[in-house]
Amino acid sequence: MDPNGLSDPYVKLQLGKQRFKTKVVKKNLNPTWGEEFSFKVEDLKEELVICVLDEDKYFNDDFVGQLKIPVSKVFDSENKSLGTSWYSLKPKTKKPKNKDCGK
Ligand SMILES: [Ca+2]
Ligand SMILES: [Ca+2]
Repeated sequence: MDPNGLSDPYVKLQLGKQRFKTKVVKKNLNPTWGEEFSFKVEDLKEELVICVLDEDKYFNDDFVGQLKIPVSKVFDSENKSLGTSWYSLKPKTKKPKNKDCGK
């Protein structure tokens, strides 16, 4: 998402009104954050919105891709955990575009 072919990715997480943000991994297309966040769940109909952005110093940060995980999915799963797995990031628009947003 940057002219140098790299990105400075960070993740915004939101559940209801609770928001968290990871640190920025500079100039990296394969970032690992290794951070943990806790959310208080009040409604099983809520979704955790995971949004990946590229930090830019002089412009608005670029949107990279996002993912929504229904809280109910976690509660319905074994051991109440989704474990570790890869998820495809999706573009913000609902139009069917084959844009690769990473995983
Ligand atoms: Ca950028
Ligand atoms: Ca950047």
